[in-house]
Amino acid sequence: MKGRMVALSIPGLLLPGVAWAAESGKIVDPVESWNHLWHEVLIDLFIMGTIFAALAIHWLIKYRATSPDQVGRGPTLSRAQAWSWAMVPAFVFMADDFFLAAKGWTVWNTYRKVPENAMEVKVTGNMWYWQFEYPNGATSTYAYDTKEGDGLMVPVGTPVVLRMTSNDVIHSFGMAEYRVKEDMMPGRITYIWFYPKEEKQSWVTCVEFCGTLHSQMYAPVKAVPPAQFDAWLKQKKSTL
Ligand SMILES: [Cu+2]
Repeated sequence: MKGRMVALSIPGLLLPGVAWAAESGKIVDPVESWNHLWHEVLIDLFIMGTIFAALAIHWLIKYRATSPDQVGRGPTLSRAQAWSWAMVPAFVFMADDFFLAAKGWTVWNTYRKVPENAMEVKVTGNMWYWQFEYPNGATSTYAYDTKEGDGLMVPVGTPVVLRMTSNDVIHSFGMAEYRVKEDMMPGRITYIWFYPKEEKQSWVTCVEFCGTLHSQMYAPVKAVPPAQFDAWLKQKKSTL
């Protein structure tokens, strides 16, 4: 029983839920692993920052000059003590860095591993709009000048993988809501995937400076109920 508790608590220390969900075939949402990691980084920075600020203040007070003509003393540490002061904090920091780096690696794996049932949408970047192509050949876009068009439509409850390229310069597809961002380059295909879990409209913005109207290169991302999505897709297809 005790051994089992230890075995259970080790992955629990890493990313709770993430490792288990991956094994059970459930969809691992990168949004959750991303948020979890950054939450930990913030806590980590807060603890480290507090310890060092407290030590600095303590030593500033303890070793302050008490009179203008006070002469300082040389170090009184032995060689072993001096080495310890240098090496112990260095190892503590490095252990912390490696710990967070390993977690980051785990998060990255969730970003690269596309769920098997993901719907594929082809995305082509142009100055200054995106063209989205769905599995049935239907397309959608959002005009940077007239602000008309559906943008990216996705059904709630299905992971979506975007296969992306560019017709002209380098753009970058950034969806803050889904914590994903990836460059789109002429002659190359890159990908990202995300998991729209609830009905919601968010935005995609271009996050790589791509010319005069870069700031106008954005589009709505609409996660709609599956029935609504299917109807929309059919209607788009019929107007091809
Ligand atoms: Cu762009």
